[in-house]
Amino acid sequence: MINLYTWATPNGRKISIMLEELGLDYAVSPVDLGKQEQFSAHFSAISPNHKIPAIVDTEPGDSEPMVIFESGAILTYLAEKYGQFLAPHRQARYSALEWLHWQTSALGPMLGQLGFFAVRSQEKSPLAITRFTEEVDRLFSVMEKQLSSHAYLAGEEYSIADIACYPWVQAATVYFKQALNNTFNDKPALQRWLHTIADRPAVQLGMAVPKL
Ligand SMILES: N[C@@H](CCC(=O)N[C@@H](CS)C(=O)NCC(=O)O)C(=O)O
Repeated sequence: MINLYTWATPNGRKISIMLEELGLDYAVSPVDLGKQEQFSAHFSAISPNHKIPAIVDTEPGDSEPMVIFESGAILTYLAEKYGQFLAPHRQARYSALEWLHWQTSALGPMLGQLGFFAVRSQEKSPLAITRFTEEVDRLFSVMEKQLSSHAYLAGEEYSIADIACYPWVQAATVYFKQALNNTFNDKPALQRWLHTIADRPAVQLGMAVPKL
């Protein structure tokens, strides 16, 4: 059984989407970030960076229970364990890993900073807002270019790269619409991709985790 430690955020939902796509029976342990549960002794032993998501797989098959934090590592582990959503070798595999790492190192952190400076912070810093708005807009343009000539981020197959990016882009269309000055309007390929992923039943189920 896989136990998913998560909360109602884009990083957590990447993993619930993946588990739903795999059709697995899994347990959910909500980690209430508002109550600072990410700093509890129990969760700190699982995720030393005090961030969700994390998983504990009590039946990895060939070893002791697996304990994994960082969404990119979890997605790669699940894809390899179940042989889905990540090509086994060559260009298709590394294209998916490229976009997965791009999400965790660029898209996620930049959207996170934009969310802090443009939405959550009481004090508004024009320089920081401009800096992160421009960078997020640039990253969405990179996606738009890729999706203009490919069905999915890593090519013609749906992969863990799409699963990693979708909850963040979806959240941006809702929460940062104003801050991003309707940047989505002139990105038809990105919109097409968003609708295609949103239509997947597993994505709809995964986006509703955790049930609060
Ligand atoms: N690079 C990490 C980022 C994880 C992350 O930022 N998680 C956020 C929720 S989306 C969190 O747990 N925040 C709690 C905190 O910052 O105290 C990953 O991809 O798993």
